[in-house]
Amino acid sequence: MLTTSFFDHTFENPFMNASGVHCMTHEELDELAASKAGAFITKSATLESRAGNPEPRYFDVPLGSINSMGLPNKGLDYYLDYALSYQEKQTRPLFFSVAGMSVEENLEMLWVIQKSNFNGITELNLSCPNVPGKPQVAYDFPLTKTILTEVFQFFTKPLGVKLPPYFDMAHFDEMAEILNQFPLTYVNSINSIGNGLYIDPMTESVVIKPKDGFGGIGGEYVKPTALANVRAFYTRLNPSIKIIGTGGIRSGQDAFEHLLCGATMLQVGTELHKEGPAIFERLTAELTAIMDEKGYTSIDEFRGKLKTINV
Ligand code: OXC
Repeated sequence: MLTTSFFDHTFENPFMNASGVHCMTHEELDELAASKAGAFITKSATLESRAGNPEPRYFDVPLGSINSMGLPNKGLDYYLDYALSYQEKQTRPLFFSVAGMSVEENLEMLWVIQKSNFNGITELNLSCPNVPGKPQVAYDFPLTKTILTEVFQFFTKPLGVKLPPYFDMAHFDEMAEILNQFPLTYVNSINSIGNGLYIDPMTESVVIKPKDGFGGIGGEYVKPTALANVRAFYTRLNPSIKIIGTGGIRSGQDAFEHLLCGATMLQVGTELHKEGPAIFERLTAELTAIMDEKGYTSIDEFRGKLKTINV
């Protein structure tokens, strides 16, 4: 009932982890592989391993989370080794995330992936808000266009981009116009809402150490922004560019809403961090129950069919 076609594969269900959550080590990736998730993705890699920002750097709060991890990861080779051995045993493709510190680093990593035997899907993260001194790339429209132009000179494997949230119709229009010029497999909206501040009134303090407490916000706080971004890109992008919906998915109902807006796959970050990989069983059961109640037998019957008010 939840089967989802994406790229050249059919997944049992649309749910995945959001890159960054439960995917830093081979052990965590194995747990995702063994879970009920339809697919999974690695932590965004840089060429060399990175320690990331000082701790505390991730904090769960009642309505979501705040993080400033700073892209801690074990380096490109660590994840590529995993992906290459995983694909020997499995038919379901793995998604592979990269987030270089510069244009050159992104191009170099994509070259390595292009030349390797990796046959899964690559995600280029253009939206990490947490590296001190490095603005989120996809808020710079000309730079985004330049990067994609250079990437598609040589990269022929399936590629998606992870975007930050946008908040203005003019920005949806402008970014969609750029993205439509490239043979992207997908767009993933949204990364965390960058540089929020969560404070504890008892201690009169911020709750994470990096950047004096400023960090990316996820969870319930961000769902309306995530839905808007999914909808805005679904209605603007070439139909060949699929949408992955990320942001505020805690229940089957949240998943249903993302699908109505037009998402094909769905990623879960904050709530996966809170509940662990068993969450995928709950989400698939809840989404199935909603579809049963509404009489839908497949996601394709309602994907993208959000109604507007026209009276
Ligand atoms: N988004 C990212 O792209 N990366 C991580 N956090 C986040 O919210 C990170 O590593 O900081």
